[in-house]
Amino acid sequence: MGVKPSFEGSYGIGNGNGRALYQMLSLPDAVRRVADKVWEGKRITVEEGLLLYSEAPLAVLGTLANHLREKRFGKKTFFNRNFHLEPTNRCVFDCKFCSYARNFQPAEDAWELTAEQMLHEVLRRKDQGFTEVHIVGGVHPKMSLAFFEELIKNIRLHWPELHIKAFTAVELEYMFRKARVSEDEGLRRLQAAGVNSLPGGGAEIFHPDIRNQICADKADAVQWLQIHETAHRLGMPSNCTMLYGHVETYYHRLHHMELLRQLQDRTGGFNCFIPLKFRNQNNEMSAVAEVPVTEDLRCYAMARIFLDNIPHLKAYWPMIGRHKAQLLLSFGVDDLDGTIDDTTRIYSMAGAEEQHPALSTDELVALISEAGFEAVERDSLYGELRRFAAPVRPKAYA
Ligand code: V47
Ligand code: SF4
Repeated sequence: MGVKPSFEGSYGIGNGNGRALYQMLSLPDAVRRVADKVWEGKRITVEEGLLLYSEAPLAVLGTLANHLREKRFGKKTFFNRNFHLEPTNRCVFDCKFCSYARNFQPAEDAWELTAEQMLHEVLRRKDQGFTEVHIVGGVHPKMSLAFFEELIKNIRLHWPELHIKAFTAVELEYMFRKARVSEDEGLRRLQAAGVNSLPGGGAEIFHPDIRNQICADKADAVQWLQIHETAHRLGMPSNCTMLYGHVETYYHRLHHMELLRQLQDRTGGFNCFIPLKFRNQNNEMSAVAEVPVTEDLRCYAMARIFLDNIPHLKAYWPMIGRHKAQLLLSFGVDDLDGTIDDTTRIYSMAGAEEQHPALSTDELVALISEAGFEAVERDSLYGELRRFAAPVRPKAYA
């Protein structure tokens, strides 16, 4: 009987030996210097990021990203119990990548919920263990600031402890412009009504060369960033996203992340970063091929490496697929969003992996454990609510 190798002892992350994993590889000196900087926890520049992104082998990016992830969170993998409310898919904007929005022509697959229907949709989920509602949808001229203020007040009245994460900066910019109020006033009004935090959507790619090609008519980078900065100053945390894998380059991704990193240095208000993989079905960019899985892994690993001041990195599993999400846990990801039920349509219409995204808590915990990580149910601000048993590897591999 041979002695079982102790992975704790020989490769344990944090004891310095993990570095040996990439030091054994032959790397150009310049790449090695940047990798060492990352390993030591130092911030890298956009130029250094570009070098790693384009030159470092995937295994090196994975080792670095996992090292940073485990230094912060060990094996913990967070999820929460949330549901989505999508008020409408009618939208005044014309994003080329969007498979979900309908304009204002008659369409069988368009919907517009009334305030009563929305309240009903929320309240029918009461007492089922949910802690958060995520409200996001198309931008509809009739769904004004006053309309949503009223809706949020009603939700708050009937479900005081629910965390309300509502409205992308794109929805807010339009709502505030129509109501002729400043970002500060509009956000204060929504906060007073009961909005707790902002989701990260609408960021896409900030660089104007790309933004003008894929979503020219909605809030631009400056407006998106200003709304989040104002929210942070009012005590409302938020998330941030990046739509990757279409016509942008590595440079555009790093430029995007650099703007987020600078804002985070000023406010500290971002909880998590969510890379969203472009899906090409049923939209005007269908001719653009989707990137392979290796590019997904590189993108998430680089996000963990570059965004040294945003604590959490989320893989939104309904979009990326549950099996790839498991893989991403070893490439910097520490958050798998939540136990979403079957009501979200934004992604299924774009060709997401999961046509009917639904996972019970037990299934999500099993998914995380199988991948060798420790499931932790969190609240919306990453407070730990419940830890699950240590990871159990499938018997066949024990
Ligand atoms: O901004 C639209 C993306 C976003 C496609 O904050 C597409 O916790 C891929 O941001 N292929 C909205 N992506 C959703 C969003 C989000 C999702 C989950 C959690 C959180 C959070 C935020 O969806 C849009 C856009 O980037 N999107 N169409 C598409 N074809
Ligand atoms: Fe409208 Fe959002 Fe779709 Fe753009 S991505 S068209 S803003 S729903």
